[in-house]
Amino acid sequence: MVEPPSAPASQPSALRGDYSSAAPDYTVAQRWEHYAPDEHAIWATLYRRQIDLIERYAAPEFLAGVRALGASATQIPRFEDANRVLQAATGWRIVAVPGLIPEQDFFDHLAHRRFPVTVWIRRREELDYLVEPDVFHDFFGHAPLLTNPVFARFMQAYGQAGPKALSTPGGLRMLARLYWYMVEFGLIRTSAGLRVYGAGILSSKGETVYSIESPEPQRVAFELLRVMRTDYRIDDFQRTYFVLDSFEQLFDACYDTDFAPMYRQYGSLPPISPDAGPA
Ligand code: HBI
Ligand code: FE
Repeated sequence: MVEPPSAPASQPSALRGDYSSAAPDYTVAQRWEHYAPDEHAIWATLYRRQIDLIERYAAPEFLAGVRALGASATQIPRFEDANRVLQAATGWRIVAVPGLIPEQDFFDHLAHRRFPVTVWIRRREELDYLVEPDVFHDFFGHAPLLTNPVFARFMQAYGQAGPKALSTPGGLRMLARLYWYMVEFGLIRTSAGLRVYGAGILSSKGETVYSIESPEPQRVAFELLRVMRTDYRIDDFQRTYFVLDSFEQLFDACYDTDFAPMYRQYGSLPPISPDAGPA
């Protein structure tokens, strides 16, 4: 579990990254040559402990993406290498950012098939827990599924939904829950059983196992309105995971859907507790 619900948009200076050389759209150069040997070693540690686990737990589409990207096991990836693969697969590309960026800019990147990836990597003392996303979470967790045409198209539609959410009271909170549960913490049913595709889970050793094996959390069939009304926790493993039947199901529920009526009806009501039982 690695990231807060939303960027503290008003003061990026409180965040860990260096925003001083960022462009107006918050992009920076990756400056791959500037990573220190120990930073590559931290990548290698994180990569090694996830790569075997995900064979057992990740969705086949995620594993196909990992293989297609062919990221190094021992070095922080060069975004330009991944971009050749992404461009050919779905037209997406990675852009380097200093860390969390304001929602409006984040949405705009997604709407144009650009995925913001944080350039810095966590310290060794933080292998298991991090408040802000780093390059391991952003790249290892998010880049693989951007090779999947259906998921990639959903991500673009998500970004396109941003402006209306920002201009409707309660809208941003509801749209952010869709990202949280369906992009960061999503599970999917496969013929071989339940699998993980969410980036927040698959970049975490503990939650990868917990989300599938533990009897504690609820696993609730995906329902758009329920997802958008359900609160979440950022400081512990999730109490509720939502489960897709397929990425088409997510895409169909969201593509060309006007969320504004939902924002208006539910945006100022109290959220559903993540501990609430089945609807
Ligand atoms: N910025 N770099 C970065 N990564 C995110 O995941 C991110 C962000 N800014 C805003 C944001 N996420 C969320 O507010 C939206 O998903 C709702
Ligand atoms: Fe993320």
